[in-house]
This record gives sequence, C-alpha cells and structure tokens, in this order.
Amino acid sequence: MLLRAIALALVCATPLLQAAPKVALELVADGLTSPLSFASLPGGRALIVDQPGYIRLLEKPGRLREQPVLNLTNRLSALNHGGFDERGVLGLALHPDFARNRRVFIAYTAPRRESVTTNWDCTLRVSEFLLPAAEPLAIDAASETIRLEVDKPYANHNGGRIAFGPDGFLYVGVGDGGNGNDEDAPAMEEKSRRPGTGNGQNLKTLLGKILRIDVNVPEGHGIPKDNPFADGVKALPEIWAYGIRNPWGLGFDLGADHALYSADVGQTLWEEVNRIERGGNYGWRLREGFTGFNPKAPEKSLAEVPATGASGEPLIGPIAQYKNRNGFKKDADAHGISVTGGYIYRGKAFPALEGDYVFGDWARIWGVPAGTLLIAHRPTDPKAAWTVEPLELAGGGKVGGYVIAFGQDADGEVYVMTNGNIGLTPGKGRVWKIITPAAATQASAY
Ligand SMILES: [Ca+2]
Repeated sequence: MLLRAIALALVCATPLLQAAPKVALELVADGLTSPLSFASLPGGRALIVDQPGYIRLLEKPGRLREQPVLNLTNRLSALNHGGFDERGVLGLALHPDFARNRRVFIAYTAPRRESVTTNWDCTLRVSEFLLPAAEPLAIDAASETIRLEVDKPYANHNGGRIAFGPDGFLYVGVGDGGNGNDEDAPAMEEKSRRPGTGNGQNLKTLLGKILRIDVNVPEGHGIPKDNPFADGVKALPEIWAYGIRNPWGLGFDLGADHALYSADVGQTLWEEVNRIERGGNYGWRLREGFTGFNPKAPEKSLAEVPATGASGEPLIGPIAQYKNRNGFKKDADAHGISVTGGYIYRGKAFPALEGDYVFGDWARIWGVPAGTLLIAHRPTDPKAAWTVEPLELAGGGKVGGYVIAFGQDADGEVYVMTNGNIGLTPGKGRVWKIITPAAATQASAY
C-alpha cells in the first residue's frame, strides 16, 4: 500500500515537474490571407489551403509557388472579403493511398443548395479532386466529385476539418449550425426534428457531429458497416459522434492507438479538447466542457450537471478544458476566447512533448491579433485530465496574429497558421513550423 501511495503521489506531482520546453517559430509561408490546412506531399512539398478559395503549393520552406494548384473562388458561397468570416475553403486531406491514386479531398462552403429553405446560409461541401503527378502540379476543377453536402442555417460554426482515419474512412467535423447557444435550426426538416434539444443532440441532423463516410465508392459516399447508427433507424447513418458545437481541429494520432482528437469551440465559459470515440455523445448543448449549459443564460453554468443524453447514454467529458476569457476575464488560466485544435506531437524535435497535444487559442480578446500556443500534457493515468499550459516562445516573443489552425507533416512535426488580420483581408496570413530555439538560427526564424 505504501508503495502504491508513493506511486500515486508521483503521478499527482507530475504536472508540477513538467515545464513545457520553450519553442521557436520558423516562417515557412507568408503573404497568404487565412491559411487553414496543411498537407505534406511526397518529396518534402506541401499543400496549403487559403480560406478565400485557393490551394497553394509550398515548394520548400519559405518558397510558396505563385500560381495556385487549384482556384475554387467561383464555387464558394459569398464571402465577407476584408472582414471576419468562418466560410470558405476549410479543410483538406489526402487519400491514404494518395501516392498511387492522387485523390485529394477538400471541404468548403458552397452556395446554399436550391432545395434548401431560403433563410439558410450556405452548404458545407466535401469534394474529391484529382491532382495529377505531372509538373507543374495543378488540379483541374472539372475533376470534382461531390462526396457530402450538409446545409448550414448560419454562416458560422461550419467545422469543415476533415481527416482520414487508419481505417481508410473519411471523418468530417460539422458545426452545430451556427449563431449561438445551438439554436434549433429554422424549419427545413420540421417533421424529423425534436424541438428544443439543439442540433448537437438531434440525431436526425448532421449538424453538431463528427461524421464517418466511405469515399471509395463511385460517387457520393457509402456508410461504413460499423458506423454506430449504420442502419439509419435511430440516427442518420453518417454520424460517428455527436454533441459537438464547432469542431475546429480534427486529427488522428500518428502514433500509439491512432485515436481521433478534436477541439470543440466553447460558447462563453469553457474551451475543450475531446478524444472522439465511436458513438460518443460529447454533451453540447447539455454541457459546455464539464459544466451544465443553459442556452438561456450561457454566462452561468447550471447548478446540476447533466450526466446522460436523451437515450440514457453517458455524456463524455473532454480530455482537457480551459477557461474562456469571455467568462473568466481575470483568471490567469483563461487562455483565450476560442480553441484552435492541433495534433498529438510525434516529431523528433521535442522529446518532452511526445504524445502531448499541441494546440492553441485564437485570441485573448476579440479584435486583437494575439493568439496563444498551448500544450495539453498526456497524463500517466489515462483516466485523468490532461493539464493545459501555454507553450511559450523562447525569449518571451508573442505569436503575432490570430492562431487560426494547425498542421502536421509526415514526420509528426507541427505547424501553426496565423492571420495578422481578423479575417479575409489579404497579406498577413502565415504558416510557421514549430521548432526548437536551438534550431532557430536562420534569419527566417521568429
Ligand atoms: Ca463537450
């Protein structure tokens, strides 16, 4: 027993012993508008998504090819150019067998489908394109095959982060429909809706979900046989997990159990990171983080925390959460106002971060371009909460922009994407590689 007590004491003391290493940033791409996704190509190059409608080619660090690989501007929903906007090109993923089949999957907001009620905003679309190996690399827009469409009542909370799992299926994060407090969306599917529950808890809408689809079919998508609601009776069959608000960040662990991690942007009080399990109910809008959520008074947690969803299923709490400064202005551990999801670190530069979750927060205050890099340390006890702290820049430097997205290369190293503007004003979108201060000797380092 004594040994066990000592072991427990050591486990409990671990967070105090862990001081995250200081990091530096190497500028790898500049002059973009709002870079949101990064995918390594064979041969050391990478594709970068720029939100207003471009897929760009990073030839090597510091050299972004001028001519886009793909221009999608004429397929997007109208954008608020020059201002804040959550719409545009949002996510990109290479097929697991890309080296042979050259298939690229892109998520973007398209104009509202004609079949949709006119007071809705846009349609989140996931399409496949072919990227021929011939140089110079270019995607023919005519190669588009639409795989999935989800209609959106509002302009915000689109999700649109996509990732292939080790199972070969495509996972798609979809936000709760937008506006705030997970309102029930305007009456498009009136008959199938249970009013008053919000979209996250409504299993008859794809809003507020993590989806899992089979794209190895000629058109559209198939339903993997082992999806939790594959028969489509109780729920739409694409649903893999639910109770999600705005999954901004979606990534599989390159190592260990290859689990899926997703950040979920909070409403007012709590920002969270989830490990996404098959069929899991992540609580929104019954809960925000570990607390009970009241859509009529989002600034105050409910006294009683709901434990289960409508069918008695347990609500799954986040692996990590931190305070939102909108609700906790004076608290030092309120790191910002909107979580930006990242990746489990599996690179070589920071052995101390192996298995930890590298992510960030968009900004400390609306309108001020000062985001924060964060690290969630994986606990020794898998049931314990991950501890969150800032991932500080050596020399006390600051990330000079909103932290809008993260990327990960084939070596497991992590990239952070920033925007010096609040939205779609061109010129201050940058992609940085997170490197050690010792490696930051080049002039390009931050
Ligand atoms: Ca949650």
